[in-house]
Amino acid sequence: MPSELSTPIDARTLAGVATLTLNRPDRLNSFTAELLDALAAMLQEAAGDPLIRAVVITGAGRGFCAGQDLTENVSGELDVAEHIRRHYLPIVAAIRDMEIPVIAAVNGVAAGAGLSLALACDLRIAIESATFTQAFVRIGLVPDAGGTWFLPRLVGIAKAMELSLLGETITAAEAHRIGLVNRVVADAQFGQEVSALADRLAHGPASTGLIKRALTASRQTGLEEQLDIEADLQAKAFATEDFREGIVAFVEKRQARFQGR
Ligand code: T3D
Repeated sequence: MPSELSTPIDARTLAGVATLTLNRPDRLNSFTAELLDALAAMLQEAAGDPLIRAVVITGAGRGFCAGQDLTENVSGELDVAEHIRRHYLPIVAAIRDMEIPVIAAVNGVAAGAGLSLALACDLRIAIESATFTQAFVRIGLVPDAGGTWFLPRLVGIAKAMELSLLGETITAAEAHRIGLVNRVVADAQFGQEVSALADRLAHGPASTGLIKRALTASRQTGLEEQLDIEADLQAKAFATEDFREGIVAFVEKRQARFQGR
């Protein structure tokens, strides 16, 4: 993936990690159709690039993403269902389908569809000062872009109902307590911790993508089907060079050096 500096997304690739920075800081990186389409395209590009082994999505400035830009879709003529299907769904589908872990590095407020984006990612790491809000109800809307699907699966239906019906803002510490985010990091260490996490994933074994595939499948399968999927994916992992290296490293009592194949 070429390194490029562009608006509305700043995309950089370093040592197998593609970092996509939503870049509308004066609007808390709220989504325009242009930003959504650029994000979808960059995720597709990352998915097809064999050199990329982890993706980080973050925001420029003090916000992660404040959801839909509320000044863009004000016309009563807008076919909002079509807008959501065309501009939001490809992002959720791309994150789900790519066999590369996607980290939401939540550097500030995540609201509305911005929270949905974070929820759709595989891991969430938040800066201590970040806040989270299912803002939709505040403006008379319904959570979308996967917001009603991911949230109850992460925090349970009772908490998902509360957050969605009341639209209250929660802190990063509370988000961690209820299982909405995986890690919370002090503001001063945030960049370093995000890089360390992404680097660790980017240097993981080839089975990383297969693990994501298995867990993604588990959201919809019964036990019998899932056991079958695991067996097939294990056969793929078993055939990788990384598995052989893992065994040799174990026997030699050293850290494995994975190549991602
Ligand atoms: O149309 C469709 O396609 C339907 C799909 C909808 C999906 C959705 O995401 S609906 C939910 C949309 N998002 C929201 O309702 C959140 C709106 N924003 C806020 O409630 C607050 O801004 C925050 C709680 C996120 C942060 O508050 P605060 O006090 O830290 O910042 P602020 O002062 O409100 O915002 C800073 C600036 O960003 C401000 O502009 P200004 O006054 O400095 O010129 C504000 O207007 C702007 N901004 C924040 N969020 C949005 C936005 N501009 C456009 N759209 C936004 N969503």
